[in-house]
Amino acid sequence: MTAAVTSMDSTSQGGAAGFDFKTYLTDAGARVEAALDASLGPERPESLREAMRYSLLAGGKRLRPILCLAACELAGGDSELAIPTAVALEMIHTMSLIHDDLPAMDNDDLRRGRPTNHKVYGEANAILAGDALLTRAFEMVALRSPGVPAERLLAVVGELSMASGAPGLVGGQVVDLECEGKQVDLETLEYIHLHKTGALLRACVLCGALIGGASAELLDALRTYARGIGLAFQIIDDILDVTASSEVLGKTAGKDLAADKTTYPKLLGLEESKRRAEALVAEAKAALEPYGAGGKAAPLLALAEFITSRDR
Ligand code: GRG
Repeated sequence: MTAAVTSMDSTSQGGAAGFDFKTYLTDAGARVEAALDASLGPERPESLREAMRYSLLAGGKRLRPILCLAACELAGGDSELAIPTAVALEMIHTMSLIHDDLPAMDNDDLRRGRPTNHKVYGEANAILAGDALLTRAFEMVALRSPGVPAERLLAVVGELSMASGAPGLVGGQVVDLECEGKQVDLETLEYIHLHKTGALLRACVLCGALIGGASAELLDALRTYARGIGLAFQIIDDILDVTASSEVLGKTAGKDLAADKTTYPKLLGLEESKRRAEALVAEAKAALEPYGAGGKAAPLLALAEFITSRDR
């Protein structure tokens, strides 16, 4: 059983009648794990390859690549063609975790149930392993995506660039760091979440859909879906930081309080935060209902539900 499935198992649910979410996750998770394992071949020196593999193959829910494959299928595409992009998205995500854990950022020593990359390989190597994963992600799309029309790959590169840089991950992280120890309002908190976490989740569904040849209308619906799940995902992350243990999370619990960060539970309380996350997931699901709750949209609908029911 793959890491993706093991970590989603306890809370997985069916979503649409007749759709077996557990089986879907088992299959998609196994495809993603195999592709990730095969993705790092030619890297030299060996020490760099080892540091990249250490974090990339450390497990994790693999939510981002699975979202990418599911969106490609919803658009009517062959999700096999989206595998290199799914790998690229997990590489970018893993890079962001490595950098986020550095002493200059969140300064953490536990990630995915293991010592963080810099604890094992040193800070300089962790930075470089992250850099190599980020650049390798673009190589996966540009040079290792056979069978996908060049204009679709170009659109994917555009989405990945926007999600990773100042308009996405980096911008969100900068504002997050600037706000530590300060009073933050709901609008600023939403900005942080939508950029730091939401932007990459949005890229996952848009990139998958672009490879599948989605219409402009479907891309719009997916933008609404992605906004809902992106914000909901981070609200639940904030809640789990307070309610779950480090053992279950595989990362240090209680970090937000320790770093004096503003979070949804801090601003709204746990119950209201949970209600807000559920409302956002309902909005996300509503955007995809016209595309067939019992059919091709079923995996994305079930993945949206998983976001609020997860325990890690
Ligand atoms: C250099 C492009 C570039 C970016 C770095 C460090 C940074 C900028 C951004 C931080 C982004 C970050 C770590 C956001 C948190 C997102 C989040 C909630 C991660 C946890 O995701 P899960 O729960 O983790 O899906 P697993 O381990 O299951 O994959």
